[in-house]
Amino acid sequence: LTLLEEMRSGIENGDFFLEYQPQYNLVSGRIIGAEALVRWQHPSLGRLMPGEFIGLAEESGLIVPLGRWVMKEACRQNKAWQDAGLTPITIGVNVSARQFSDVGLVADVTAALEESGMRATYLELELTESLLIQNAEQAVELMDDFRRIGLKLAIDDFGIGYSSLVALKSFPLTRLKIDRSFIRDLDYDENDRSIARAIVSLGRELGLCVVAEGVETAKQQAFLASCRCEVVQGFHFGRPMSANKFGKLLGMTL
Ligand code: G
Ligand code: G
Ligand code: MN
Ligand code: NA
Repeated sequence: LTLLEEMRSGIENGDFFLEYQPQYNLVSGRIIGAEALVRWQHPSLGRLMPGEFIGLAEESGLIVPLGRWVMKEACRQNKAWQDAGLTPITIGVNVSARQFSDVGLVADVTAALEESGMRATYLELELTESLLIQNAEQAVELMDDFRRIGLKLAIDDFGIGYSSLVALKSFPLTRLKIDRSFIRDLDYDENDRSIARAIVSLGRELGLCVVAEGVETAKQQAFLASCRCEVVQGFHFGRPMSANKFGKLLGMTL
């Protein structure tokens, strides 16, 4: 079997699973969200990371059924945490260009919400600049539809595309996720500190919730707090982890 054939059957057989990386509010110190990240428990190759299969899923179109499963599972799990009495959080799901241009996306999202019973406000779609710019007009319409349903919309990897400011100007976003390349060298790069500070103010001015990704040190955290960055995500706070582990973490911070 080719990897592609295995992926097709893997989706049907339940060989994929999600890990969750916590997002913390910097002021309250509480978990306010999680990013869902897909993994593949391959029958013979073991556990594969997105870098090893998302490209193939996108080229082949299998990202559409895989993304549909991710959406359903993320909503189901988040609703289960809520039903267990844990603090409600927002669950972020990555969306590829191929999924975004698929005519069935709204139906898939709606189905995931209905089947899980989770309110739309607890689901966030993470969209990249390049995805949005590729088909800007259609993207605005689709995003307006999602906002009407009540979803949150994040621009992911912000700052590394060629049209960051146009994206902020044109699209109905709720969140801005600063790409981790701007966070990595904060402890010793004065220019990066200026850029990060400016992105946080820009986002705040626009009324967006600003999330810093890839926070790995206490020093980075302190700097971001001094910039009044609202939310942080990164290895310093927690790596992507199993649903079971994440549920326990959420329980401890009730
Ligand atoms: O999980 P990891 O930390 O290796 O994620 C790498 C990248 O893979 C993420 O930044 C994201 O862009 C992509 N990715 C992870 N999970 C998903 C998913 O469920 N759907 C899509 N389309 N991309 C994902
Ligand atoms: O933005 P994107 O969806 O590409 O980001 C998710 C990816 O970032 C995942 O692969 C996740 O494992 C990775 N990631 C999360 N936190 C950190 C971090 O603190 N440092 C680094 N290097 N990668 C991180
Ligand atoms: Mn992401
Ligand atoms: Na990102």
